[in-house]
Amino acid sequence: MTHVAGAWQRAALGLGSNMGDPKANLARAIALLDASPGIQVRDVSPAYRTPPWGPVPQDDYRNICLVIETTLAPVDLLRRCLAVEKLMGRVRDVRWGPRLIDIDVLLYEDTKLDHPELTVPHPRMAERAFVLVPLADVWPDAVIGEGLTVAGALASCSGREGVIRLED
Ligand code: PH2
Ligand code: MG
Ligand code: MG
Repeated sequence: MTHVAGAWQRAALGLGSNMGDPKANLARAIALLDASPGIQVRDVSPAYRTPPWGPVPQDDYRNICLVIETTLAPVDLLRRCLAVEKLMGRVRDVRWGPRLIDIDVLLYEDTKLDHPELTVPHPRMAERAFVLVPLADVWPDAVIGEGLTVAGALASCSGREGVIRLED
């Protein structure tokens, strides 16, 4: 479905942190998102310790996924997520480098969007266990590609064993 002005739409966000106090950073990001006009946090996945993905050597991440409902259009939702990152003090330097907080828009209903600022579904989510494992806890039947659900992508995703559920 495409965006309907003012209607509540379901979306999924992926959050990660590997600087400072990742648990506190994720909690603050959830609170700031939930306090944003037009965003209500509906479900929070368990947290996972995940090995850093990508070319930059860095500490393990703490990753979670959220299901939210929002009246914001996809690009406005992204801008709000970036504003929360900035408010929390994120400095953008190294691509794929360590970060205090990262908030990515993964899914927006079953919308496919190719906008200069935002592509949904998130173009790299199907290969990333640190996204699929927590997302499968909160929205397993979400469609992320032609005939491909979150749970289906997870079944054939490498690196699942490195993603460790945290009890705290
Ligand atoms: N985010 C990145 C780069 N690498 N690795 C893990 N494990 N978790 C992340 O959230 C992550 C990453 C860029 O957004
Ligand atoms: Mg990211
Ligand atoms: Mg990001």
